[in-house]
Amino acid sequence: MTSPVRFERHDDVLVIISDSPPVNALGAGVRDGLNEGVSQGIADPAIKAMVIRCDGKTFFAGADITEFGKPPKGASLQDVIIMMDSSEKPIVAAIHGTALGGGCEVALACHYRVAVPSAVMGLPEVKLGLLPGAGGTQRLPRIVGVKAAIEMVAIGDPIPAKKANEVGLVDRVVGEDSLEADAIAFAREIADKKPIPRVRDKTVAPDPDAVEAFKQKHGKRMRGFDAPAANIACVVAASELPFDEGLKFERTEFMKLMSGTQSAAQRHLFFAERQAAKIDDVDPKTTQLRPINKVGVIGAGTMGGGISMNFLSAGVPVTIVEMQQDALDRGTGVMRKNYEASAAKGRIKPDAPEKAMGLVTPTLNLEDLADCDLIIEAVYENMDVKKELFTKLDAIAKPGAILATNTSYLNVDEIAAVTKRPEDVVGMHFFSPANVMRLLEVVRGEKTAKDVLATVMALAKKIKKVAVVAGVCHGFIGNRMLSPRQIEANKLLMEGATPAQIDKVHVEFGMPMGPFQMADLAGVDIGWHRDPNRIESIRDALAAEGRWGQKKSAGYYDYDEKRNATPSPRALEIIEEFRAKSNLPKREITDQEIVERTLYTMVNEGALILEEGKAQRASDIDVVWIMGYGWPVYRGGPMFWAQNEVGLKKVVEGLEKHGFTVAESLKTAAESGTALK
Ligand code: TC6
Repeated sequence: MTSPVRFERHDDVLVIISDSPPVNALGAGVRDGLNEGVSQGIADPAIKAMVIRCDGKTFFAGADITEFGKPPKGASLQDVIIMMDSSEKPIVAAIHGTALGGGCEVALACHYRVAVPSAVMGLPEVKLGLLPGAGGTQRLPRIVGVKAAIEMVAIGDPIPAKKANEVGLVDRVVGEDSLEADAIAFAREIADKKPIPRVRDKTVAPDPDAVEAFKQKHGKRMRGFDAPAANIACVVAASELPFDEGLKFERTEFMKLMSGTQSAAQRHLFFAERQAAKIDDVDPKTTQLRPINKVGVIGAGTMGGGISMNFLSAGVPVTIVEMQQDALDRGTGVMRKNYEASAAKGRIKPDAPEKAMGLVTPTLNLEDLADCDLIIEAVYENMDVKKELFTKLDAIAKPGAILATNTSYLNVDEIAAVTKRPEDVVGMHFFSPANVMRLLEVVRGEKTAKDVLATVMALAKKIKKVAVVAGVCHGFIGNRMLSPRQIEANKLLMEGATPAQIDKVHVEFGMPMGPFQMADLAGVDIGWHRDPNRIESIRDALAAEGRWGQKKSAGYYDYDEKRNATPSPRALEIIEEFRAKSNLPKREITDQEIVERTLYTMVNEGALILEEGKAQRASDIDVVWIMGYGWPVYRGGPMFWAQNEVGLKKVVEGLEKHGFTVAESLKTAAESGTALK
C-alpha cells in the first residue's frame, strides 16, 4: 500500500507532506509516514531543517477517531511526537485549515509553527469525552499559561491563527496562498539558531485562582461530564510536575477516559451527527439540488421569527407573512431585539443586526410569497388551518417551490394531499427557540421528491442545523418518544410519586429538567379545554386552579420572583385530592422504577419507530434526543444508552416487569445480543 505521506527535498529543507483525505486524520499510515519522514530528515546530513504540512483542505484534524477502541497499529502518536521533539534539527509545522486534537499536538511538538491567516488551532478532545493524550495538556500551558490552556482544553473551542500568534502558539502568520514557500523560507531562517526551542524545556507557574474562577464560571455546563475535570487536572499537573511526570499523569487520565462509557457515547455522537445527514436512497452526488435564494415564512410568532432568523443569519432573504399588522410589527421587532442582544454580547458583529434585518420583507399578503423558493408555514397547530393554507399556497407558489410545514405532530401526507404537488411538500420541524436549537426533523412524506429532501438537508447544513430524516407518524421521532415518558410520569404521580421525585431522577440522569419542570416552563394550560367542570387529569386540576406554570408563578411547583422553584404544598394537595377520587392506592415508588417506566419506555418506542421505518437508523434517534431534548451528551442518546450502558436484556426485563408490550425488534436484539438498527 502506498503511504499517505511523501517527502520532498528543497535543498537543505525536507518537506514532509501528508495527503490523507478527507481531513488528514492521524491514522496508522500517516503516523508511520511521519515517523519515516522525520527519521530520514534526522539521518540525512544534507538536511538542516524540516517542514511538516498537509495537502487537501486541512492540516491534521486529529487522531483517527475510527481507530479508538481497536487494537493499536503502527507507530504510536506519542512515540512520533517524542522523536520530533527530540530532533536536533528544527521542525516547522506549516498549518492551514484546522490543526485539531492530535494535529495540534503534532504542531506543539514541532519547534516552530507558521500558519495561514484562515487556519485555526484547538484541542477539542473534551468534546469527545477525552483529553489531548499526546502531551497536549503538558505543552499547551507551557506556551499560553494555565488560564488560557484551561479555556482551550476544557471547553475545546479552537482559536484563529491571529489569536494563536498573539498568545505564542504560532510564530509567524504567513501568506494565505504561499504556505509551503513561506514555511521553507522560515525554516532556512531558523535552521542554525541554537538552542532549538523545545516546549518541554519551559515551565509554567501555577494559577489556582484561574482554575477556581473557571470552575465557578463553567460548573453548570460541565455538570455530569468526566472529561472537563480531567483536562483541568492535567493542566494543573503541568504547572506542578516536571514534564515527564506530567506526561505520565496525562496518560493515566487519558486511559481512564478512553475506557469509560462517556467517551464512547460522545464519539458515537460525533459519527451519528454526520451519519444523520445521509439519506439511504438519495445520492447527494447525483441529485440536482433546487436553488434556494429566497425563503418565505408564514407566522411571525416565536416559532416563525426564530425560523426566519436562521436564514437571515445565513444571508438568505426572507419574506415573512402575518395576518395582522401589529403581530407582524411585534414579530419583526422581537427578531431585531434578539439580534441586537447578540451583538451587545459580542456574539455577532456590530453591523450583523442591520444586515440581517435588511434582508426581511414583512407583509400581510400571502401572494408576496410567489417568488420564494421555499415556503415554511409556522401557524397554529390545527389540521384544518394547515390544509386551508396549503391549498392557498398551491395556487400562489411558483412551480418547483418547496412547501414545508413546521408541524410537530400532524400528518404531512394529509397536508400534502390538498395540493397538486405533494412531491414538493415536506416537513421541517424546528425546535424552540428555533434560532438556537440545532435540531431539525425533516419529515419525509410518502410522495416527497428526493431532490426536495436533498435540498432541505443541504440547506439545513447551511443554516448550521443538524437535520434528521423522520417518516410520517404522530409526533415523528422526538415528540412520539416524549409521549410514553409523559404518560408514565403522570401515572407515577397517581401512584404516589411526587413531581419533585420524578424530576430529580431525570435531572440526576443528566437532563436539563424533568417532565414536570418542563410542563411548568411550557405552560400547564397547554392543551387544556378551559372547562373547570371537566377535570380529567392532575394537569387539568392544576390548570383549573390557575396553576399554569412559571408564567403564573405556580404550577407543579411554586416560583419566586426570580423563577426559582420550590415543591408546592398546594400542588401536592391537588394531586392527593385527584388521586383520592380515583381510589388508587398510594405506594412507595423507587427511583429505579421511575427510570424503567419513563426512560425504558422511550427506548421501546424508539425500537417501534425503527421497526416501522420512521427513522433510518438508531443513531438518528440519539441525535434527535440529544440535539432537541437535552438528553445528556455523555449518555449518547436513548438507543446508545440502552444498548451500551444499561444492556438491552435489562431494558426488556424492566419493561416486562411493569407489563409493557415490548417491541419485537427490541426483544430479538436483546436475545441475540445484536444491535438495534
Ligand atoms: C484526538 O485527536 C485525540 C488525540 C489523543 C492522542 C492519543 N477521525 O466533519 P466533516 C471524518 S481526538 C476520523 O463532515 P467538515 C468525518 O467523520 C480528535 N474521521 O467535515 C467525515 O466522514 P464522512 C480531535 C474524521 O469539513 C469526514 O471526515 N479532533 C475525523 O465539516 C468529514 O468530516 C477532532 O475532534 C477524525 N478525527 O469539518 C476534530 N474528523 O464523510 C474532529 C473528521 O464519512 N473533526 N472525520 O461522514 C472535525 O471537527 C471536523 O471534521 C473538521 C472538518 C472541522 C475537521
